[in-house]
Amino acid sequence: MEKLLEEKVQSLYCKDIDSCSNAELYVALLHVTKETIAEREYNTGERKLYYISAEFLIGKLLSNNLINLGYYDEVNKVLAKHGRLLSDIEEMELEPSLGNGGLGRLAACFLDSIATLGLAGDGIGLNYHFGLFEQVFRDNLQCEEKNVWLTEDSWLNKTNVEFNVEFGKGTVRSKLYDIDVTGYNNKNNRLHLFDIETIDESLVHEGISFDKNDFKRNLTLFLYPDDSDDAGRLLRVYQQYFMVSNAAQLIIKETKERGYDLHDLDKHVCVQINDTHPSMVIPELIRLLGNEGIEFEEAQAIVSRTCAYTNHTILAEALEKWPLMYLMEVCPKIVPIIFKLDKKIAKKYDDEDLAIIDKWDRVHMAHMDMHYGYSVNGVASLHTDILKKNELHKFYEIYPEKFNNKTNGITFRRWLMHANPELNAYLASLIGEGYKKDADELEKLLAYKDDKKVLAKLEEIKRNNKLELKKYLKETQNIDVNENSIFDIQVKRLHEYKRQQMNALYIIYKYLDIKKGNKPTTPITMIFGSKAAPAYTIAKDIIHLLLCLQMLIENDPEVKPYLRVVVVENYNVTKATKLIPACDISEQISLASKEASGTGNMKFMLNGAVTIGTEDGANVEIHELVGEENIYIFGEESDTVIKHYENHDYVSRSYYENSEVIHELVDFIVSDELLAIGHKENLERLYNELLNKDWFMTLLDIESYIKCKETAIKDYEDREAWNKKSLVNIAKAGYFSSDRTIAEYNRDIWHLK
Ligand code: 26Q
Repeated sequence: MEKLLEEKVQSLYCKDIDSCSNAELYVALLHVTKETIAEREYNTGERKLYYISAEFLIGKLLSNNLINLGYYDEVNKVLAKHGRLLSDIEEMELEPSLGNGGLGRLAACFLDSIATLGLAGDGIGLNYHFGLFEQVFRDNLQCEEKNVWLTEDSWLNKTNVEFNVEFGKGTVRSKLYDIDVTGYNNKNNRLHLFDIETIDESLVHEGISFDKNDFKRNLTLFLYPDDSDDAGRLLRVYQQYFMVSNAAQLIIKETKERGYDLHDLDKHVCVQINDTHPSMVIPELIRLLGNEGIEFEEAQAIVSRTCAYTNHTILAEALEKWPLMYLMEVCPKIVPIIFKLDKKIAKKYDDEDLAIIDKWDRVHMAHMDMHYGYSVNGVASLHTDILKKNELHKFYEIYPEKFNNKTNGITFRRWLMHANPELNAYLASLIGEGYKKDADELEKLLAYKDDKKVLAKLEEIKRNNKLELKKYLKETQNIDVNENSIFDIQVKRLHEYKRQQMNALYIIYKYLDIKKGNKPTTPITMIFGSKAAPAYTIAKDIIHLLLCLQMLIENDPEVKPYLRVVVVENYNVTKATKLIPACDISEQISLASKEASGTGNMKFMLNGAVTIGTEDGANVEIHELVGEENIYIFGEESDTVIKHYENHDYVSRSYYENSEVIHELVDFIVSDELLAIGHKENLERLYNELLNKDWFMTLLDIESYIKCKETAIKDYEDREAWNKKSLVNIAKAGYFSSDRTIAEYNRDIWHLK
């Protein structure tokens, strides 16, 4: 590697390594790494998977690729010889934020595991010119800026592949770019990202606003920043059809090139539809097979044996239903096919709830997937159960054999080996390297559960990671945190169901308690990181409240030594890798039944944090794995919550009126102290929302949450006992390796080899 790097900097800059800037070294390393990747083979097989997703939140790739190629340690050493750090050089890489959150990051972890398991499987998505917006705080409010990631030298490889995509209002020519996906000690796959040449970046005005009307110039300009709301819907449909039409054309082209008959498409191809965003691939594939001379009934049957669907959410507003009018404008060629698909169902089942096109002429994407795909999966055990029992119950009744669960996972290459090198090295020294390929081997750590030396070492590693984070927060946000405090972290997209507002109420509780003279033995640092969808008003108000609380406490010398609030700006994959290894308490406090799985919860566990959480998503499985004494569970369970919704009997105001504690906490949102710092409009809106609506039942669980968290904080005082909990969490995290998840997808759905 040293020689390659030396030669590269010579040829690029006519310099030696020592005289290069970090930016130059980054570019040189990028080239060397790409050349090394190009020497490896691609996975092939009789049957090939296409994982279609509107989002791939891949994050920075340099370290990840070096780890997977087996050059990470060597490059670190070479750089160290020249007095340089890979982490500094990595700072030069721009993060491709081509996803919103969980779903996009999951797709990225899956690509890593698919390649690592040696399976032939490529991703297909869009080459957004601007990733998820960059979050900037001004005046304690979230502002959005465009997020540039494309540079002259990047991981993208231009290909010769181009297709025509016919929209109602004209045809565009697509262009394909590929990013190589490296398997850990294995061959490569590809991430295919489609774009158009006619994109016009000058359409972007201030921040992230842009002219939404000219699809030929704006199609791939932006990743949709909305986690669940309505703005700019038509453009979203343009993006989706563009993505799936290219995907379908690529699939057919490659299948022919591999020498297979399209009548046998399902024997050689499977398509995983990542949520409903790519669902139109079903009618589009049927249409294209029609063009190849296969009549409708047969084409439909082939496609139905090819496509499988994953559901990632049970929030009704995120289940896509597109007005037929939109589809007529965007993709008129598949409308007759959707009509035919709908008619077949209407003939068979006289039930509006099962229809693809409803009586308001809206197309239900998930319904199309369930009728015309061969597999439907949820992403955690509880989530799949709720789909079967409630949300998708009628579909489960007619297609029980299609339903299956695939509990999410995370790639250990990024979330342990890269994010936490010290813990990784220590684990390897204790239990050998085997866990890197077989994550279940982490359980070997349990043998050291009562080993004081091991427990002390884990504590030391955690402290070092806290010191690293302290340094980073000082450099990036000029905030000084106390490394001897408890690091309590909630990082995830801002959504009411995730209940950052409940955590804010806890801060108020603690603040007032300290004011009353009850000082915690160990200080607490509450760390947040989250982006709110730009049009999601209440979510932005919650960020405002957190920033106001941060300011209030910063300026209060009485409270500051005991309680701090840090809201990390622009939370993204890069920041996640710095925050997660430093965490003591992992906040997973969604309203039970609402978080399909969560994957942050798994990352924290793997890095030795102890979870405080509700019985929701994969928390339920974490709870089962680590046992009662190694997790803090509180709050109402999903059955109770679902009943409240069914009976419409949750009234937040009655909780407020019946509890003095709740009364005091909620009132504080509009107290003189906070109004002196923040904006009346935002704080009052949030106050009223909690009092009069509180759709995600914050006040239902707040008291049991406070009680539970106080117990956790008290338990932390017995450091050895705490370290033991931490050890058990690490040891049991093997189940959440995405290698396990992908092996299950392959065993039950894809059957690749
Ligand atoms: C829909 C219509 C219009 C515009 C945008 C959208 C949209 C965009 C993104 C709808 C949903 C999403 C993202 C959903 C998501 O990230 N879900 C998360 O998926 C994770 C991986 O399975 C789970 O762990 C999380 O629990 C789930 O919230």
